[in-house]
Amino acid sequence: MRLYSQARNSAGWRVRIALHLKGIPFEYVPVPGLPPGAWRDINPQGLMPALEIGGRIVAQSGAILELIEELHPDPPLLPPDPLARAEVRAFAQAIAADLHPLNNNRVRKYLAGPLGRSPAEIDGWYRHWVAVGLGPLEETLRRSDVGGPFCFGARPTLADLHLVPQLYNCRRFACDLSPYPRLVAADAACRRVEAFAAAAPERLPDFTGTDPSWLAEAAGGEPRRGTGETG
Ligand SMILES: N[C@@H](CCC(=O)N[C@@H](CS)C(=O)NCC(=O)O)C(=O)O
Repeated sequence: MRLYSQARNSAGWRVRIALHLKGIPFEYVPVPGLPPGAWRDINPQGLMPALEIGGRIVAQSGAILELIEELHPDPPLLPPDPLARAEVRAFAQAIAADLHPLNNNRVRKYLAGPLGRSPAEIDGWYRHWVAVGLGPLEETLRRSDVGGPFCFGARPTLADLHLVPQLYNCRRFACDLSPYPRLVAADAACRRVEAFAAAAPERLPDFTGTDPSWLAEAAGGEPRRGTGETG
């Protein structure tokens, strides 16, 4: 397997966590290192990540995660009960389909460029949609009776794979996470799992940011906003 991604590519980070959790070896290819035009030739959708497998390209992190789960069911990324599986998927999709698309790099670039919005206005946009998105997810965990330490019980699920990159991005944009203690606690539990740590941006060869390391943050360091790159 070959994963085309970028260090801070949140959607690719979800896939990296899944591959590490399942112990699947893969080659990591940083998209910015490709020759001009090569990325669109590889992936017509043009967004990261894409997985090359069996000589074919699969785009979209959700499709890639489903494929990985079907090909390598152990350890599972979903609980056994169908209703519980639906709840985990609903949590993950709230991030992947509703929250992340409003705040990713190309949206912020369009706000800054064609729409001429200032950095302060764009930060306000980001934080607004984070609050709209994370509040209901915190409430979902508050109502859940499955316990922790992860979002939905004792094992990481697709929900955690989506939560960790999202909260990392929220910290980059100095969002106030204090209203979301359950989300923050699940994120902290994930940080203690080696597969999550191995998938973190700082572990990748193309990481060039100025953020403190993911692990240093976990140890209590102050998050700072990094430069450039995707969200
Ligand atoms: N729905 C897609 C989203 C992919 C996506 O938005 N990727 C972002 C980075 S996280 C990207 O490639 N951005 C490039 C850009 O905005 O220029 C997925 O889940 O794979």
